[in-house]
Amino acid sequence: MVMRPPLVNVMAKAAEKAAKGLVRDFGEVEHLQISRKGPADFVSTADFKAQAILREELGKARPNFGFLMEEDDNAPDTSGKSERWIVDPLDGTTNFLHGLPQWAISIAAEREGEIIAGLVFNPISNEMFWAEKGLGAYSNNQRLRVSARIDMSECLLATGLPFKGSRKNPLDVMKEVNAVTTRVAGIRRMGSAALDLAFVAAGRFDGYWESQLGVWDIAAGYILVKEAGGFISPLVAGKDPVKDTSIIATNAGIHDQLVKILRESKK
Ligand code: LIP
Repeated sequence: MVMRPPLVNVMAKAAEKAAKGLVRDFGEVEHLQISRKGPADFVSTADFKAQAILREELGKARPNFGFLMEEDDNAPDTSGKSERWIVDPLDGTTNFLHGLPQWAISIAAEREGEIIAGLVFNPISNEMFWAEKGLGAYSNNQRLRVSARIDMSECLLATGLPFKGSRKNPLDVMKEVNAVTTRVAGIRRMGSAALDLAFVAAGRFDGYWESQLGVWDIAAGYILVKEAGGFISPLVAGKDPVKDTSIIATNAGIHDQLVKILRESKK
């Protein structure tokens, strides 16, 4: 039995409490697909309810932490505190809305601008991915290591694609996909950046890249990949992969190749 560090326990307890309502609401969503209006408002309510629970539980446990949370209307964290929680109460919203069980609660702890711990919880698969700086990455009690593949043609990658209302530039993304797709075994678009990064840490994906995200989508997954022995670079040279949400995350073997291919696709 792996002993989780105190900060991870705080995140785990808050995520488990928020997950109860999300799992119940997810069960309802499947029955709402038939309504013409669809479950968009219902899911938005579920998202906000989960965020309220997370804010309460994390705030009680660490009252001196600030917050950066997705559903705060993108309000920047103005607490000026040296430590803060970075939270996406429901990453993979569109999957949730369509009854696809690929969504997660994502919580990261940041200290002086550095991500020091993270947790990504998919309550449907009961997979709690967690990591703390210097202590490794885990899925429940299982230690995580990135894959060992070095031949790009054997690699399975993930990314995010533009959609109606997306901030992504379709031409840029299609250039990236076009540059990569014939060099690898496959590309998946799973719809949750947090779980995509967790899957890189678990060795299920050999790499993932995406840009124009929210910091809350990737902050926790960032440390999962780092603590599982993975490598992370910005999609655009000179940017910060987390703060500028422009991220390439891979195992050790293909990092330089994928960075080169993706950056050259933009020229
Ligand atoms: C989603 C990300 C996904 C991205 C979607 C969306 P949300 O986050 O996890 O990787 O492609 O556009 O941003 O909105 O479900 O929290």
